[in-house]
Amino acid sequence: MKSIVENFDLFAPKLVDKEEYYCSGHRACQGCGEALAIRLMAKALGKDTVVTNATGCMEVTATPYPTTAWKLPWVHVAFPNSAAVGAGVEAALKSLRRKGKIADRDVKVVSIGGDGGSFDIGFQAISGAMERGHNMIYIVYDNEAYMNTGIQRSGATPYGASTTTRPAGKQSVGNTTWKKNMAEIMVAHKVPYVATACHSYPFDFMDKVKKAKKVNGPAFIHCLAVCPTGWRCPSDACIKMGRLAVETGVFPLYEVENGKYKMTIEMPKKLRPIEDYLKPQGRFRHLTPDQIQIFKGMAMLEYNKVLERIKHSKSWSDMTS
Ligand SMILES: Cc1ncc(C[n+]2csc(CCOP(=O)(O)OP(=O)(O)O)c2C)c(N)n1
Repeated sequence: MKSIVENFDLFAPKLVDKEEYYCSGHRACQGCGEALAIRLMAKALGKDTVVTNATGCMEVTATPYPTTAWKLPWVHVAFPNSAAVGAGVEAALKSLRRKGKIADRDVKVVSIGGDGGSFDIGFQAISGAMERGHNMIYIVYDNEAYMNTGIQRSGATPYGASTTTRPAGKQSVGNTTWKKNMAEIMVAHKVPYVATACHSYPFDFMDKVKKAKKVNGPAFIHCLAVCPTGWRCPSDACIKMGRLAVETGVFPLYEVENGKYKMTIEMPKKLRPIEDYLKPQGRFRHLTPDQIQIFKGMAMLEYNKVLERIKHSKSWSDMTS
């Protein structure tokens, strides 16, 4: 009889798929959080997955002709229409299932895009696909600017960040607006599973992707992805910066299942000082103490809104009786 050690695979829960579906050899920058998140996502989804990818860093770096880092069926689509093509693929999968051609397989379509391709230019396609209730996952990899084309500001860029289209200078603080709250916008679309995530919490992220895969309908994940190039931080700080975003309350990790909010990474009562997150990043280096307070105010407004929702939200089924 084999020992427990020899039978390890039988006794231990399978934590992470050893197979790589997004392989080494791609040309993402050193320390790219987006590439790491994609790799984790692909492991969580497994081989029965079709990916649609809006143009952006992850398309440009993963598929320089004639090579590809993807071992999954992958469609490169135009900047605005990842979700629209995903919806089409889902309709095709439905038809194949009806004809019995993939009867024994649970194939899921996942549409991905950067924050520019999702918060801004691809927004209406996402809104349409989620509202129509397609059985698909949308994951936005949010590095807080249009990085592929040279760090232009997007609807996800936080206050005070210096970008090439909103550079900081004598007359300018850099970006003056706060991030669009995509998770809340998706909850308003009645998407049954919505979550925020970050590659610096890999098991939390993969659990959320697996949960999203099980939903028979639309699911949406907003994944913060550190970009050392655009954030002007060292490439070996990628994981640390993601953790600091969470620990300072700038990017809390939570999920919303059928309208009910839940924090998935427990937050300390006393958050880390926001300066710990801002100071290592060159894009925020110019901020004065007053401007840091404005940043903090905006971040805390969003954070406290999440805490309120966690306290008071009920699942939709509990609200209909
Ligand atoms: C309609 C259209 N406008 C502009 C572009 C040029 N373009 C390609 S990728 C990109 C930026 C992508 O930014 P984002 O979606 O945030 O992804 P990231 O590169 O940061 O991963 C832009 C502006 C394009 N391909 N198509």
